[in-house]
Amino acid sequence: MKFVVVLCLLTTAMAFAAADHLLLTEFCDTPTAGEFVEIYNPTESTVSLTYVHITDLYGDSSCVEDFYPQIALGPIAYQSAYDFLVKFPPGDEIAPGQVIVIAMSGSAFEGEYAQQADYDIMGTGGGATVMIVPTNGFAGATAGLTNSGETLTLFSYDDSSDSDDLCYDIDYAVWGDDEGEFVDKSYITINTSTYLDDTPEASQNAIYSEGHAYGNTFQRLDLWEGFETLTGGNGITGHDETSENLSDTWLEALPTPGTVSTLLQRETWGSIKAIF
Ligand SMILES: [Ca+2]
Ligand SMILES: [Ca+2]
Ligand SMILES: [Ca+2]
Ligand SMILES: [Ca+2]
Repeated sequence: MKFVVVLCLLTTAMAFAAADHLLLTEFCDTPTAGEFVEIYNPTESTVSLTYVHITDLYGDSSCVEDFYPQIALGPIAYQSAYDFLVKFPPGDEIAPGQVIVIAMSGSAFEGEYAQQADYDIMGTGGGATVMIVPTNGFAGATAGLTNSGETLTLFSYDDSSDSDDLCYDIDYAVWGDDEGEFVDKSYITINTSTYLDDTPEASQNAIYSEGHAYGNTFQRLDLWEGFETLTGGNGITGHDETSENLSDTWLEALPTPGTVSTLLQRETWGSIKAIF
């Protein structure tokens, strides 16, 4: 009986400790037609998507002009046809508990999964809402997620602010074994604003050392972001998103775009993990 009470209290405590921001919860890197990114709102509030951007660009202080901190200064220098830096249409929002799917190609996604995506990066038809290309951003004609490894960053950037030129990470995922393709914004100064330390690329923990199997996806298992550092980082609520132990908090499974269908199991897993 005592154990049950303690378990309930701990479960409740863990529920309050769930991430206080939007999360990346699933993505597909192969097949190409099935590529998508899923985002979930684990909070109890509706969240505005007006300043929310998503990109697969990576880099560090040696190549600021090639990845997203550059958005405050000018066009991204290296605009690969395989990459993207886009944002949601102003005014869009995500309700508490809502899950949204961003397809690379809305029409290809429909062909692959027999369902419609919410958003589309390349503007290739289907009924999905096309993501906006912001000033200094871009959407490659063959935008996609590289099977061998790449990064995904969901971040907030307010292009109407003259005093704050920083991008604030919302969630970050990385897969593959090439540390040179991770994100490290440490010591980067943009006009009068300077980024705090990210986790060194060599210390970051990728979901897996390569892509998932053809037809599977990577899925978030832990809504608490594992042992992610919660203060002193470049995150929208102070987290260091580059510190998450992604190989523990994500797994590979059959696709479930649009549903965080095993949420209860994931919460239970998180609680059990915390207890033991
Ligand atoms: Ca791919
Ligand atoms: Ca790419
Ligand atoms: Ca995270
Ligand atoms: Ca976080």
